[in-house]
Amino acid sequence: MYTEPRSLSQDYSRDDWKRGYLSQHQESEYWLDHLEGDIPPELCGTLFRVGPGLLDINGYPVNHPFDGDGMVCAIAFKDGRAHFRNRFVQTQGFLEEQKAGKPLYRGVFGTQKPGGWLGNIFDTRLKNIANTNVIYWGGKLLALWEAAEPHRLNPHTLETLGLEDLDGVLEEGDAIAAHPHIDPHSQGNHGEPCLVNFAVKPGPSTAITLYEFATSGKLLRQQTRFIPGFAFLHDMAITPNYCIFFQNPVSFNPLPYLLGFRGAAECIEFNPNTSTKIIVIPRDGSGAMNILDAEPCFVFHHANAWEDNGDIYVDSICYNSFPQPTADSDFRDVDFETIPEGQLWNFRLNLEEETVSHQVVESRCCEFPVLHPEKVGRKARYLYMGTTHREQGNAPLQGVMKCDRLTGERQVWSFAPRGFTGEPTFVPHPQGTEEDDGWLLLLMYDAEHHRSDVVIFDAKSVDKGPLARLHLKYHIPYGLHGNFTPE
Ligand code: 3ON
Ligand code: FE
Repeated sequence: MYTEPRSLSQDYSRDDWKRGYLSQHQESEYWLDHLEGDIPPELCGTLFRVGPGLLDINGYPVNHPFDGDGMVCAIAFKDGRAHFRNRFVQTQGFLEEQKAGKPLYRGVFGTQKPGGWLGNIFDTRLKNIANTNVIYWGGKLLALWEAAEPHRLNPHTLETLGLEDLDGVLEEGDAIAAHPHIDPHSQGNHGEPCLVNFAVKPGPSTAITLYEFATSGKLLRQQTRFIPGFAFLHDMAITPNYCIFFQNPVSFNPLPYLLGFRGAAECIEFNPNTSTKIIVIPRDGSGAMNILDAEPCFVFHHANAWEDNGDIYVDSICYNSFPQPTADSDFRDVDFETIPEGQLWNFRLNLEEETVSHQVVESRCCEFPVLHPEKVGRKARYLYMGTTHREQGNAPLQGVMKCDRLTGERQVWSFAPRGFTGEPTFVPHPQGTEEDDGWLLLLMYDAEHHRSDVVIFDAKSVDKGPLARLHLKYHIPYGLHGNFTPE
């Protein structure tokens, strides 16, 4: 009997998956009254999400989704009802390009202006596309992109208010990362919450600046450290005492970028024989930083970190090399089998002995890890993340997974064959007592209806499927990150 080779049998159709990468031009607001199931009445607050809304500029395709102009969604929950709103961030580049009807800027991930390399040579201007994360902090809603300053939005209307210097902390042209972390009980702030974020100035030696902000938005502390070599640092992990970065073993040859052939990120090369450097910086600014050697690997996102018995533990989504699609083909035609999948790894660091060991916690392909906000920087029992339908190999994310780090148990719910997922958000139950008392919220692309759903799970029983599916009127292209605010 003929059996199809495993690599050819699929849990999804590529055409379905691709349609989730069509541009969304509509901006509107409405009540989410077309739904299956019930919205828990105790679920109260707003989920903000962001991602590339446009995958083309007036028909000129972007080279990679990370180059797409940022579009923000706000889903507000109250009294068992939900309201939806989406709006593009009115960045300077977005406004200029929409007017011109063509790309006027190059993208970091390889989008070029028309005119071949001669039309792009030596143009190193960046278009701040505000597409990576959105968070409400210090009374401000901020849309973040790691190579430039935040945009401030009106949290009720999503109207763009302009660039935000965080009350004078950022100087003109300064960048700040798109991965802030909220320490729920900061030692440097009388046990009150604080937001920790960082900025990177890459070069032959790379400067890392750490910022901590009080709930008022006021700067609590700031420090800059220098590490040797080029670094591409997308995310970090925090504990009560440390910020932890993984300096992936990559090098950067900017020539093809400068000459107009490639985007900056396409000039990053993975060095499989060089160790990953784990950089551990004391948050209070005192004392030396530590740089430890670990297995060569590539990490975009950390799930969490904690301190225990003199050791530091870090849970990260780890790739065995830089998961870069080939520069010369459409990202929608990517052969998933040829790029590495993300897996959940745990690293154990000992600063005194300067040693690192690691173990694979979960080999199933996963990305976009999140957890209970009270457990950030502390030993957590549960992690939640996007995952593939299949237990092995790389593929689009079609499910959501709950990992019990204590027992090793897993719960998975998959929307295969026609549903596609991304980052879940954990929302604690207001009267919750256990770590998984709460809900998981997810934007899921439903290819059957070519629209997205806001999906609500009971975090205790992810494997029982959604409590509710709220149908949007149109699709939201696959997004990046977001945050929930109970306000
Ligand atoms: O020299 C530096 C090189 C560089 C790459 C200069 C630089 C700061 C301009 C720079 C820029 C980096 C930027 C702008 C990075 C932006 C990253 C981004 C928008 C998203 C990253 C997403 C990561 C992951 C893992 C997404 C996964 C997606 C899926 C699994 C599919 O749904
Ligand atoms: Fe990210």
